[in-house]
Amino acid sequence: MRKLLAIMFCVLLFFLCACAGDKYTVSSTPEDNLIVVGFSQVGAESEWRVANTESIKSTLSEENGYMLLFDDARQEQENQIRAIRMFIQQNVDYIVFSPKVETGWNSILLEAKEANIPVIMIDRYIEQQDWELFTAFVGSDFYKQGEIAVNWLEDFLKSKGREVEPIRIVHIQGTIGSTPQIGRTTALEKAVERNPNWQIIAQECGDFTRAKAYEVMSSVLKQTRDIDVVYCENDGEALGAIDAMEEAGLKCHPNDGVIVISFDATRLGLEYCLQGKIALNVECNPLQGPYVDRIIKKLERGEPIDRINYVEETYFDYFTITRKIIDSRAY
Ligand code: GYE
Repeated sequence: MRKLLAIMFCVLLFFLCACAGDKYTVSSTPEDNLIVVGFSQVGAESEWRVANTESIKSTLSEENGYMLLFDDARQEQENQIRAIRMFIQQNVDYIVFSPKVETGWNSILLEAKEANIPVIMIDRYIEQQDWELFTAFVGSDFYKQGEIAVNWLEDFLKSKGREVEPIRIVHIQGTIGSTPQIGRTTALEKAVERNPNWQIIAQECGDFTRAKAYEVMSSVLKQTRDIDVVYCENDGEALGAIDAMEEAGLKCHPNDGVIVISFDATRLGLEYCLQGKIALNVECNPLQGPYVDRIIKKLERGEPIDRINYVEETYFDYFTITRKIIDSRAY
């Protein structure tokens, strides 16, 4: 019955989409034996996000046994809530979503639970008190990523004999309240507490975009050019900050310039790493589709699943990155 309703809805939606643009994208023709999944994505703010969407879309394909209903929330939590409610009304088999921020999900997830629809959370998480409201999580350990970054910086500065000289850090944060922002920020702030010579001289939100980070960095540069490290919470922000610094005549390089730290390790981010413009790039793996597929297929067979699934990740720095590594990357 659930499937029938979803399929009827999809047919209707298909005609609506044809008339009214592409708000909901139905990526397959309805068939009764397909698993119907509603996927609410945060938006398309970064290369990482685009690769993440592509991974889900290409894995949850019709050939692989799925009918995917896709909604792009365009960075608005209300749009995500609306899409999830719509998926519940359609009686989809599974809901997959990437929560923009950690708070504000309690009532919509209760609605999904009451409707008996399993929710698979990807990429970011929701606040701990609501953790019984989802079936499984697939994504990153963002605090661990931040620790990789600050430990690398500590070791690097030590290797240069700079462990006591003042280290002035510009910190460009991701979307405030999102899990990657919270984890990556917390790791930096803790490292600043334990390194008395480190100082955050500016801390502002770049919203995970190149344009916003460029603005933020340009305004910081109006106040000071005495900067040792720029800690950006994703590649888009690093690229924007580097644009602003280069425009102002500053060099970005771990050997004789500003040390830029970034997260994601997208192809473009790694190109910057090869040139030394990004000194360290901590990987954040967006290829989460296969993990989601495995979880759903296990649930369909009634097999036990791991509830919390961290994706595999590593890091790259200027001293070890090679062209060969970049060319072998999938995103
Ligand atoms: O680092 C950033 C994106 O949630 C892991 O969001 C994701 C972050 C990623 O826009 O580029």
